[in-house]
Amino acid sequence: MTFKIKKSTFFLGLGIFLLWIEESLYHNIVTLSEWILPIMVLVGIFLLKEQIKNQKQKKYSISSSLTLSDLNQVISDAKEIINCIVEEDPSQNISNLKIQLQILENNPHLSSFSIGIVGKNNTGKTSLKKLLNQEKYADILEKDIFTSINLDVDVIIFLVNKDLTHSEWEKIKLLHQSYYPCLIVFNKQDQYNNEDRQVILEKIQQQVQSIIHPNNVTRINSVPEKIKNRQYNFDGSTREWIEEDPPNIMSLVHRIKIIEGQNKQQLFLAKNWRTATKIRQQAKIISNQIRYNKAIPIITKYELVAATIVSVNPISSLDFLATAAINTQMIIDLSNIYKQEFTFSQGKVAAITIGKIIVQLGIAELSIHAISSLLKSNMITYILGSLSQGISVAYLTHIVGLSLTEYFQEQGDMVVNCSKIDVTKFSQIINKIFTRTQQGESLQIFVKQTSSKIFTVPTMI
Ligand SMILES: Nc1nc2c(ncn2[C@@H]2O[C@H](COP(=O)(O)OP(=O)(O)OP(=O)(O)O)[C@@H](O)[C@H]2O)c(=O)[nH]1
Ligand SMILES: [Mg+2]
Repeated sequence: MTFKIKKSTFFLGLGIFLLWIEESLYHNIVTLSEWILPIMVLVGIFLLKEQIKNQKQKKYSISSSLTLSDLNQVISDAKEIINCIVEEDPSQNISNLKIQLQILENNPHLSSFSIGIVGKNNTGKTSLKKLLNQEKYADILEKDIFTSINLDVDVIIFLVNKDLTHSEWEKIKLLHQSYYPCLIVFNKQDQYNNEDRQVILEKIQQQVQSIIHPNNVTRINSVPEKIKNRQYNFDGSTREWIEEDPPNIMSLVHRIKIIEGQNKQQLFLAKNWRTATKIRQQAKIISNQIRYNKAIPIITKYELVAATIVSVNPISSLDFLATAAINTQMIIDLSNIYKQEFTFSQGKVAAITIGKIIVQLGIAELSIHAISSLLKSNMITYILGSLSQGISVAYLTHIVGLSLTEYFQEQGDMVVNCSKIDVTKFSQIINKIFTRTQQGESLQIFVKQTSSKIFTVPTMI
């Protein structure tokens, strides 16, 4: 395993280390320059800051310049997945996806301009929709913020009634990542006095400024604003009445018109990109399901192989248990299903890596404990002690196999294939799968099913 030390960490670490040396060997090392050490620490801090800044930028500055080649890339990815589906399971009916993709490839023109109004409950979506209808915008969809936002629209109006909450901001970032032009609209401003309205608007502008231009943050009233008036008469009496200011959405309509007028080509590109992305996602779900269905019988086969080996040769150490549970051929078979195609030697290296991971994470030991305590405390008393080891090893194979399917599935989404197991990623996946299989009745069900299979399966080796 190789570790790469980041430049900043290296300088910072070296600086601090040298400072420590200087401190501890103060009287001996007189030659160390007084200046070099603080400079190294400063360089380290500077690089660290730069790195944090870059990470932040990477996270928040989402590209708004979508190109035709981005769209073509998604279309060709989707096509590739669809071809794999046809090859791997010709019985799948995916004509719908194929047709949608064909339409996209024929370069469809922008249909009528459509708007999506998104916001939390009660923010005024329906009221605004009615007003926009009066402005001749007919194609308008309304969507609650908590449902998945996959709207087939050109522009999104994001409604809020005060400054943004964390969940609203997260949603806006997601919309932006899908290249929706977003207008953030502060509705019900009549509920605040004039001064507060401006403060809230500016706060929202500031909150979204990393991805949305302040001009695209506006405030409106979607229902008549009620203004209370009181008149004092000379005779001491008073007269009160309520005046209604009509709804005001002019600033918003102005912004919509600008977006509609200026960015036709970009709107068209973004909409097609979203459609292509949706097709790709749907194809991916089908492809994953096909592969998973093929992977499960393979994992089950190797569970039984491992259980049988161990039942005949009882386990003497955890390492042996790990070795028995991770069959190189299982890794190769699963890698083939997910088109990662490990060679035998790559499979062997992967088996060793995974073996180390499950021992180091304590998963091997925990599995034995979980199984043996379940057998002891349970009604499955007919299982002989030696078979408990067999079931433990089958359980470990089960966890490793499931983790590999998830790992290969995720690797398939990467641009570059790698035939070496990524230790951090695999550790996260196996931890997750292990925890999941410990929940509810799943472990008990597994033990029952596996034990009945072991009893009926003749010795395979
Ligand atoms: N004071 C004030 N009230 C408003 C304004 N806009 C809408 N409302 C009121 O807010 C309430 C909810 O408005 P809707 O338009 O139904 O809001 P919605 O987002 O569609 O609500 P749901 O669909 O239930 O999530 C209604 O009572 C509206 O009259 C506004 O600008 N000012
Ligand atoms: Mg509504």
